[in-house]
Amino acid sequence: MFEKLTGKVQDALRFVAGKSTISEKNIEDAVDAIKMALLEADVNLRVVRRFVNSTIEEAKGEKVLRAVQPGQQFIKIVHDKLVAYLGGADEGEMALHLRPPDTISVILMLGLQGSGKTTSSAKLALRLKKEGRKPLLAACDLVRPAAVEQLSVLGESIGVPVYKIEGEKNSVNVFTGALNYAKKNLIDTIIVDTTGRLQIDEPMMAELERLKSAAKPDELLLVADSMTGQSAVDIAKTFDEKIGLSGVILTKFDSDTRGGAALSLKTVTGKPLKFVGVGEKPEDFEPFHPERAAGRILGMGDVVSLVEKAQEVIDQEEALELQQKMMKETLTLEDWLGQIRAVKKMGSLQKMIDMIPGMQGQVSEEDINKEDLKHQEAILSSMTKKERANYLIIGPTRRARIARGSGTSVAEVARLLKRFEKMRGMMKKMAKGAKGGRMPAGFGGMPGL
Ligand SMILES: Nc1nc2c(ncn2[C@@H]2O[C@H](COP(=O)(O)OP(=O)(O)OP(=O)(O)O)[C@@H](O)[C@H]2O)c(=O)[nH]1
Ligand SMILES: [Mg+2]
Repeated sequence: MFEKLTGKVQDALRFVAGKSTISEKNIEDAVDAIKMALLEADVNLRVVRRFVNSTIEEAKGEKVLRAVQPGQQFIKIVHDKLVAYLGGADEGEMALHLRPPDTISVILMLGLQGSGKTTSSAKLALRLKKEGRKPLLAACDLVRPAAVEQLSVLGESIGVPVYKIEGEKNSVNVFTGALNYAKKNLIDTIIVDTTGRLQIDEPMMAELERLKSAAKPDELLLVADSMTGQSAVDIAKTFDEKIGLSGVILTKFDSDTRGGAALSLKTVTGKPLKFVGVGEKPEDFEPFHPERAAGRILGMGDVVSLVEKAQEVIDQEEALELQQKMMKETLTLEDWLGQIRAVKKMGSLQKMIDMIPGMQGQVSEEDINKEDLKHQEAILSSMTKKERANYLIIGPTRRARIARGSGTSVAEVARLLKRFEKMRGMMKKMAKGAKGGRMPAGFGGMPGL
């Protein structure tokens, strides 16, 4: 898995890794080498371009952290980019979205001939069985001779029932039969193996359309051969446009040394890579983890976690600084804007809040209105530096200008200023009262609250 890419990417980064200073030229050279590695790995050209541009932009724009070397920080940027392109850190999207086991879920498996549909159907069934579900395999590939037999043998080997109708020509009838069987036998998940063809053609799409309308699947999974690189991604795109997919399974990942399909899939199709097949046996099947895959490509886990820790220290220092400013009543609108941006950067206000001493667990993520946060940022960005440093100078004329500039209303600008004033008032009380004590609950001053 990724062997070829891994070697090349690591070579590209080895040069900058230990450097205490890096120049723009160093960054460009490293990114250039990564670009070549990605192209050789058969990553989609558009994806490579995006990767290159965004990495350079971010590397040059990043504030250098104390405690880590710039080279290490650069590696972290590349790491985060890889994670993003492999599907992001949101594992929720990659999970299967099935119904609770008291109703019947349907998973439709699609794909070209020989991509691994039948094998993956059995692998998925085994996995669901191990999770405590009761799966049924429906033999809806009625075209290839011996397809039904292949599924039956696999089903037997993993102890999962297979529904089939001898001599049946219509796959919808098989599905309907499977559904009735499922209802009678307390089955909670039907995995439907379908016919593959050498290429995407009308009869195939028409049959899948019919099956889809009959089965109303909860998951439509494309099974694609990762060894085919970009063409696996193109196939996913076409299937998604014609039938609609909920995710992708890349098979033969064990033999894919390049990883181009995995790296391009999410960006090109918008669909998550949910599972990978890593061998021929029913157990050789894994949920896909972008973080782990990126770690494997880079092989520099220690550097990544070092930079993460350094980042946390800096964030914590910033949070402390903010707290001190609050106590001293020197908090300005500039700080507020800084907070909103920090929250956006960290992706989670919760993390930020939890870093402020005394705030842990007092405010939950649900209390935060993200839309509101965006408005506030727009309003604050439309102010001049002078206005943010001293909110008292913002009279009616300035308010009107700020509202126009931010696409909001004068009333919204006024509301934000009022909130800010209220917060400062609260800070005053707090500073007078328990100095250094716990923050009061319902800390209404944090941005977005
Ligand atoms: N190494 C490896 N081989 C796999 C993997 N998945 C499937 N195969 C092999 O690929 C071949 C085709 O797999 P099938 O599951 O029959 O493919 P299919 O899509 O059902 O094929 P058709 O029904 O003919 O369209 C078989 O020899 C499998 O053992 C995998 O993840 N790794
Ligand atoms: Mg098959």
